[in-house]
Amino acid sequence: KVTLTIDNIEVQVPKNSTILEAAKAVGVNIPTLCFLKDVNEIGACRVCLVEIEGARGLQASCVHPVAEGMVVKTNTKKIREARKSTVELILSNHNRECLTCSRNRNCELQSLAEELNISEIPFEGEKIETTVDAKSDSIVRDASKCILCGRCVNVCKNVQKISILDFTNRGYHTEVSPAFGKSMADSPCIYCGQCIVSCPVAALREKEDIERVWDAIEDPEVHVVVQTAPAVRAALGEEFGLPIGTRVTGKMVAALKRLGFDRVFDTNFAADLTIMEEGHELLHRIKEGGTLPMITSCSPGWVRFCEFYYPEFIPNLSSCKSPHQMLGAIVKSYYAEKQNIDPKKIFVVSIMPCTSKKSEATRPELQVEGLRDVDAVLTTRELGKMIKQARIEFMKLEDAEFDPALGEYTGAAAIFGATGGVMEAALRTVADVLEGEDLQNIEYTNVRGVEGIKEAEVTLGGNTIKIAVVHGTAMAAQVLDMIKVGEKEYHFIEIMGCSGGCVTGGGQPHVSARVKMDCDIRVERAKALYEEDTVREYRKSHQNPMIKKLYDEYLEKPNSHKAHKLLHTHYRA
Ligand code: HC0
Ligand code: SF4
Repeated sequence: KVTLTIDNIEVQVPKNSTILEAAKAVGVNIPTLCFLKDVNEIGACRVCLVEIEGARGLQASCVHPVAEGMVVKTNTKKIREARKSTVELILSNHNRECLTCSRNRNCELQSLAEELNISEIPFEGEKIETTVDAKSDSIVRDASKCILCGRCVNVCKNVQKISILDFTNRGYHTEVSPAFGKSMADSPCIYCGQCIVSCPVAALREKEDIERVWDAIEDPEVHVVVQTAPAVRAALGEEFGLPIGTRVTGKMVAALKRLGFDRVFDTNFAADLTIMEEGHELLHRIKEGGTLPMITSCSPGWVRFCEFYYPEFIPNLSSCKSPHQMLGAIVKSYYAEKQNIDPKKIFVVSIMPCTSKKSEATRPELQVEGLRDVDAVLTTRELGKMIKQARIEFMKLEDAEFDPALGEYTGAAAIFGATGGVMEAALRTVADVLEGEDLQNIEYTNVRGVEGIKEAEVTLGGNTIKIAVVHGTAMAAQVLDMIKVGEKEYHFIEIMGCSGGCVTGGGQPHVSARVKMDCDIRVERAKALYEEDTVREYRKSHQNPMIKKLYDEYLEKPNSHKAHKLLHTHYRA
């Protein structure tokens, strides 16, 4: 421990703390801009300056380590002026169309300008020409909003280990973009959107699709079905000021009904369906000597990563479509037949915590008889915007239930949105099938939590199955490399493209760097899902009565010919 003084308050902190952290411990929030815990700790923007007695000049507190007896001041005239002129300089060449900006009132630069009491910008700097790259289906990059903080560059480079974005050009013309100024769409970007949720401003954002959804809702000829991913309910409340980790399932459903969707179904139903298909695929591969390890294929960011960077593992990917695509396919076949609706008149909207799902939904491989499974994908943030546009008072909504049939789900499906959830759900079903009984011990806690790589051995039906759970593409690369050289061997691996799984997907509500300093949002949001698991009547996918009915009435059995046609896919080498 080290003792130092911050603004005349004595504080003891661990030896390797920074001044920024020590200040937090005494309740002083030093302003920051480029700083993002564990992602970007480079002291570049010089907003977090402090004075250290005996040191020359002001120091960047986010990188400066504490020392015994140090005397620090965080709020002097000199500091206030330095911070102010730094931010004024950034603002002078920033595109300041705040009122019409997608991050209005949710922008870290805007908050900082307010906190530093900046009331005018004394000079106009040279502005980067507005170059908007909106070519991809998932992500929009707008250089005129970029403040060159480097947060996106480093999340892509160090957390995802992909390195799509970097500083290009020099001086005034410095820009953050893919190499050679290419479009994101023409680079091997996996659309995970981790750069978006790291961006303090609106330089990176999702490709919005809200208007197309409103048009479908308003068209009396179109039957609009909406579905919600497991992780959305764990975070949507944040858009309305609720604490991180508040489960808002009932209010979310009520809001969707108010927005005018004809049916509100749940991706969770299809998560149960995925377990049936994927679980049986695994059993088949193990019995018949198919390609192992089998790797989950529900995270489209991970699937793109595999296709671009590890194509030799394509045969390992489960042939199952991701749950929301499965649900779309079932809506446009089974449900359409039952309701006697022309599938061409059905418009399926998926609300997802993910930006990569937007591009996934356009993949031609996923079409069935020329029809897309899913017609539009909106992020959790976009759903928040629609609810606000419709002037619905979210907090006053009474909880509502999903529509019957394709809205029914088990606790196994609920946990899909957290890393380890798909694995745990699969084990609950596979174990019952192999043991031939309704096992009571169903909480596989060793696959839960935020450790980068989780491994376990489970004995099922007398055989030992080796499994791994991996999240974030950097970790995925590490595991795949070990498998390649024969250092590791598994039967089944769950891989999610984002660290933490879907709960921290690129489409989830923005959380400021300041809040991320204090709490691990992966853990908080996951808690909401594990809570949902425990309150469900059924907690194993194969016990979902509606899943049983779907197989009895329509699909026959898992991996049947019909199931293959609707629910399985292939990948691009
Ligand atoms: Fe996920 Fe999914 S769990 S990928 O993380 O498998 O996005 O939440 O919707 O489709 O169900 C995301 C979350 C989903 C799908 C499901 C899977
Ligand atoms: Fe990198 Fe993911 Fe952003 Fe693409 S979407 S630039 S892969 S962080």
